[in-house]
Amino acid sequence: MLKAKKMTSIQIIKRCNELAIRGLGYTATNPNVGAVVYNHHENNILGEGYHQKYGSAHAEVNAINACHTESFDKNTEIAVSLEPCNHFGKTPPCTLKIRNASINRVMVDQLDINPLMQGKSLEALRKHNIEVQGPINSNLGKQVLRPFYVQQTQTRPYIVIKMAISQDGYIGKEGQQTKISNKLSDRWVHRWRSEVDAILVGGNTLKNDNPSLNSRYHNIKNPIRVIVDKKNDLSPDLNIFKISGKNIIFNKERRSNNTNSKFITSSDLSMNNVMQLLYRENIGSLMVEGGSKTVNEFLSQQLWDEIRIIQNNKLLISNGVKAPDLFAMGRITFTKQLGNDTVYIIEK
Ligand code: AOF
Ligand code: ZN
Repeated sequence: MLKAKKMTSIQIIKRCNELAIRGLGYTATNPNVGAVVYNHHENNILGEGYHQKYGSAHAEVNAINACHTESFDKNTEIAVSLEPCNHFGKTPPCTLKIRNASINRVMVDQLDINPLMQGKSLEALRKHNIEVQGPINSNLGKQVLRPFYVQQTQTRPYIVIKMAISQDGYIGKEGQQTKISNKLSDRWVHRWRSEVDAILVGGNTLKNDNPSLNSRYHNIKNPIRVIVDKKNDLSPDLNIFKISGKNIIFNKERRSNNTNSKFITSSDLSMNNVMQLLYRENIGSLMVEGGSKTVNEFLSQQLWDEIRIIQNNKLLISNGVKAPDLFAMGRITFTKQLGNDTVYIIEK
């Protein structure tokens, strides 16, 4: 029989991070975390798990519960993309779960920036004679934890600005809905929508386009729709009030909540303050989908983490609403050709 090559630490950590991102869109202000239980001696994966939902079991617990624990021996190890937690939060400490499973070696990719942890869990494990390898600090692991880092350090959601632009840099004609992206790119956008907790558009876009703001092409989770209603004049006939899904609406005058809308009243409707209030609503990631006034407000206040551009390379609009100079905001970290459209991701 062909003998499989021994798994390297890097490969196991990569697997943990691949598992972690399966939870994208479901973990809110908790991090995406993945874990693998394996037997190094036998070169065998015994179980895998990831943090599937905010408030529910952590990755380590799901990975251990996926194993036949009677097969555990002194060579059983666990790898986690994030330092295991060591506190009683919504769930008991993962360090305790690891100890109770008699696992005596732990490999960790990233330290947890949460002030309760920050390496303290690794000390606690060592105190119980559990060998700890890491932090490995892989680049992929850092990338996966970026939203959590932003949430913990800035108490706001991770912000993705999305814009579709023509070849000559317009987002549309004045006051009228213009189709820019193709069907393939639309599917990408709908998948992105399912990977964030919420999606925000400005009042003008809402009135002009009357969008549904859901991820209807994929039949998966819909994001919460966030509207900043500065003029307090949203018509009850808008699609967002008629179709399923939840809305959070910020305004200056109190209106009563109903089954699909929560109204939050504040005298300060600056995006900075709205972001802080959204974080308190447990929104960990947000996609901003326009229009230009709203996007400019986010950009001018440096309130963004990623810009995702879909550029139609064939369409010329010539006059209309010019997009901000998005390519000047940072560096291109990803490109993908989808027919006539190109997807670009810009990071700072
Ligand atoms: C882990 N594994 O899969 C996750 C961790 O309120 P709780 O109990 O869900 O705890 C949330 C905190 O636990 C969160 O802020 C982060 O520090 C850590 N998340 N830790 O060991 C996991 N999701
Ligand atoms: Zn935990």
